[in-house]
Amino acid sequence: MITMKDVIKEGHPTLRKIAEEVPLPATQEDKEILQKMMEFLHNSQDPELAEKYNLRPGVGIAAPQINVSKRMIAVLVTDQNDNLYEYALFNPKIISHSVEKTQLENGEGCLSVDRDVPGLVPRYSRITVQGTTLAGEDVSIRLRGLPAIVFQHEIDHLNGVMFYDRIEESSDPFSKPVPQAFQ
Ligand code: UDB
Ligand code: ZN
Repeated sequence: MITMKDVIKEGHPTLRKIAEEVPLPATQEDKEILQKMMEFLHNSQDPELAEKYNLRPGVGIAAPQINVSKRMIAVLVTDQNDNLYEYALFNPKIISHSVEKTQLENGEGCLSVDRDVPGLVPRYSRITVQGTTLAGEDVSIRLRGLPAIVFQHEIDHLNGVMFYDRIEESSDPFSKPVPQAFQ
């Protein structure tokens, strides 16, 4: 099973690479990696297993985070109406998005980042993601709210992008003012 020691941390070069497309139909090996990523999310959200194995409760994970530079993500998250979004996808792609943006009001964290990084991360409010499931079916998923934010965070990992790359200037309430240069 995947544990936190399998999750690479910021500074590891794989997190900055563009991940490779997965050739389809997926090989048994690629399917097993993606299944294990989804199993990690289930385990990490199980209070007893999370405590036993010291897992942070993850809502999403991308293959580069376990040092596999391939375009695979798993998402396990509920929205404010308790609808469950459970998706393991090969080659996920945002095919359309709203103009409107949103953000988690407390900022974002990451399984690959062992520190708090303050600041707001702007994300599209609504997206449509296309990808291929473990069963080999092409799907198109319309998302909003937290699930939309999680998919954007995970797809960013496939492109070598970390959440703090997107933090808006001056969204850190504790940032010190920049001194004005003397004339
Ligand atoms: C997470 N979880 O899994 F807004 F009910 C984070 C960690 C790093 C804190 C474990 C999380 O944000 N949970 C959450 C957020 C809510 C409401 C709620 C639970 N990730 C996954 C990750 O690092 N994937 O690469 C970070 C999230 C930050 C925004 C989306 C993904
Ligand atoms: Zn992350």
